[in-house]
Amino acid sequence: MRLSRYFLPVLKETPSEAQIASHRLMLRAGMIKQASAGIYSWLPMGFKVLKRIEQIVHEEQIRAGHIPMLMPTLQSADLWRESGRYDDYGEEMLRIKDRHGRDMLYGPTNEELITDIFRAHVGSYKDLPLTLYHIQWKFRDEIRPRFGVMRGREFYMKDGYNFDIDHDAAIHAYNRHMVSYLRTYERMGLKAIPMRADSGPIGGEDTHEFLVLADTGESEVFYDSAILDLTLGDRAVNYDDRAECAAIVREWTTPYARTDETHDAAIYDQIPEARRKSSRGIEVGQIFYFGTKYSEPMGAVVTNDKGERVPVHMGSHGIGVSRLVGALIEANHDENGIIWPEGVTPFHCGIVNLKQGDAEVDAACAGLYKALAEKGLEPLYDDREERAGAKFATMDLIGLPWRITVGPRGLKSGVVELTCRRTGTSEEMSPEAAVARVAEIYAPHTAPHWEPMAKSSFHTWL
Ligand code: 5CA
Repeated sequence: MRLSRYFLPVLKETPSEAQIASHRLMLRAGMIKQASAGIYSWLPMGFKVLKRIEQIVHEEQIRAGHIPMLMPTLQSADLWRESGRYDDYGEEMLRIKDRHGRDMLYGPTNEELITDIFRAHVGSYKDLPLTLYHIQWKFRDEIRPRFGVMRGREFYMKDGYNFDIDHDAAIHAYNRHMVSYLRTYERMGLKAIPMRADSGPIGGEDTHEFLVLADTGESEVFYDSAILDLTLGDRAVNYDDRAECAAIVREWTTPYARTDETHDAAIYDQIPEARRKSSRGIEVGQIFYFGTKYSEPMGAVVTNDKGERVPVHMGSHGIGVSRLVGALIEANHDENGIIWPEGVTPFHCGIVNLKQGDAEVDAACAGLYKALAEKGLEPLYDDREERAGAKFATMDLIGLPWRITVGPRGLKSGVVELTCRRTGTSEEMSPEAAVARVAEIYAPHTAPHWEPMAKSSFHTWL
């Protein structure tokens, strides 16, 4: 993309309504514009990051054997009356009447709708296990929407629902989700810690929240710092193997990690003092096992292998896709702007032309652009008639991890400058070497993460 043809409405002034870095930077970098309280338009660069995150979520869900679909945003109140949640959900639910006077609502979550789909089509244990998910806009009329996309009223969420024949099979689904979530966040360059939590209006006993540590987080958390050393890395996980998934879950749930809702000071005090930590955290996901809470009242039953009719065991699992954009920025920024991790950056590499209109420099930039694109990378070429300082400030603000700077002086000796946004270090090298280096850095991120996915339409979204 050439910056002169893109739509990147960066702001010079720091918007006064933004209290935290991610909100400030998303507004300044032209990623979002508030439409009304807690509701945002996603401008092109914000939309690109949102889609990158969504892509990783899809790939990891499909890898774990979960099936994508799409349910509507508007739901009938009748289904929620069946589960008993229509009244329970309270003021957070946006209730609407259609022209016939029927009660509708903008879905804050989808347990009822998915259970209705299940009971209409599935009747036998032979069709289980089944996990369906979608990524769709939700609405919760939060009393205090704040921090930009972090606590919105309209927000984008991945929500998945498992249907299993009994408790043990459903616990395997729970474990599979925990492992796939760990991998999802790792690919985004985020450390998200699973913590024992409270289930709130979703219900159930077993639930973990995934928290990114950040001073601006809304939750208070307590943990053993040993949990920070755990990584999945490139472990090949067999998601059908119950013992293997359970072992990974044990590894992550053995060190103490809880939100304030479930915090137990007596257990916490037994952690060696140097490893005892408390801080703030941003909740970027939550998984639940709630057994037959919805299947019983709504009649989602199947015939088991003894011919008996039994309600299915269910759980639900959510990732805050739009909140993740904010959480990623909270975890990755400095005083000059955003610093995107390679896995989610909107463009892979910036190209800065220091002398627009100089035939040699223009040609070198065009050559770099073509060479990067041929490697499957998306550059953002700042080809505007602007001072070098302004171009650098924009690049720093929007946070592309790598930048290649091209000027007449360097070109005389055959070099361009490759700069790392995170460390600020620069190195001179030939244009070919710069392209090769950037391609090598991105190799783990651009390789297809799940073979059939590479051929699917998801890759053509952007
Ligand atoms: N049905 C379950 C699992 S699918 C559910 O709704 N879970 S949840 O309430 O925990 O939401 C899932 C994730 O959505 C949260 O972990 C959080 O990251 C995100 N989320 C929740 N409320 C908001 C909000 N107001 N703004 C932005 N993201 C939110």
